[in-house]
Amino acid sequence: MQKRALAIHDISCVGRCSLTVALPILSAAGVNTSVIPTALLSTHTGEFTGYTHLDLSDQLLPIAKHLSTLGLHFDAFYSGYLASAGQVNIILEIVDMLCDDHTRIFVDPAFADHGKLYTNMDTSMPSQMRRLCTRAHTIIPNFTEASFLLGKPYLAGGYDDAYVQSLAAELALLGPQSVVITDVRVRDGQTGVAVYQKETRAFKLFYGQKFDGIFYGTGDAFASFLIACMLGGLPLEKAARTALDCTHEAIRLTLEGGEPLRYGVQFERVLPQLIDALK
Ligand code: PXL
Repeated sequence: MQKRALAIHDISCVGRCSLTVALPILSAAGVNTSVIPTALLSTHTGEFTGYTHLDLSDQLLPIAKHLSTLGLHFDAFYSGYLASAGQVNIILEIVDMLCDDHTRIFVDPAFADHGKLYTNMDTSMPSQMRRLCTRAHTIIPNFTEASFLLGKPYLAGGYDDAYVQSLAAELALLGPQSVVITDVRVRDGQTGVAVYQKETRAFKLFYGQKFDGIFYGTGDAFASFLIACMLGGLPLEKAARTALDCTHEAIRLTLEGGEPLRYGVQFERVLPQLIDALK
């Protein structure tokens, strides 16, 4: 049976991130994807100025209430960038309204990167997002978000596998069964993805080549590849490895093609690789 997902992120009209990344990736994997947009922006908030930002908070519950009358089962709930910290309460209500016992809840906290909150991000977002993480089965923070969710300082380097494992285990204590942390820097020249499963305490780090630069939307691409793979039946660790490979290939192709980095990465060119991995 075809899987159905509900993706709750902003729409940034230009600069691949959020829904313009999640929707095509999940669709390519054969997932029927419904959306609830949290905000409408002309571009994402990194490396652009003068962008528009419409907070869609007043639309979220009316949309969810209508959808709840349709009797749909969602196999996955997947939230990302929120317009404001106040939206967390609304998203929690939507979880109650639209998720059932068989909905797998994925939360990508999407509020910070490289040791800093995103531009114009509410400073109460880390503590509010932490509340949403308690409801998730799987959370997919980057290393900055993992640190901020726990009220810890961001370390740019000089930490080891054991430190990453302790962060993941502490995040799992908030509620989620599994924690996937991206942008982990424990090896020179490489970037890592940490996968922690609470039940077995299994912890694994996967590595890929580290590219220099800021790659907007790659957290969204990684989380979307991961969820696409899991809905396609891959176990968590295999899904994380595949998502890392697909994201890295998208970055490599973007650098090779010379497109300005603020427009995001060329994930479209990697969709055949994702489809192959799911065969
Ligand atoms: O990819 C994260 C993201 C999503 N949405 C918006 C953003 C960002 C990162 O900057 O600005 C609007």
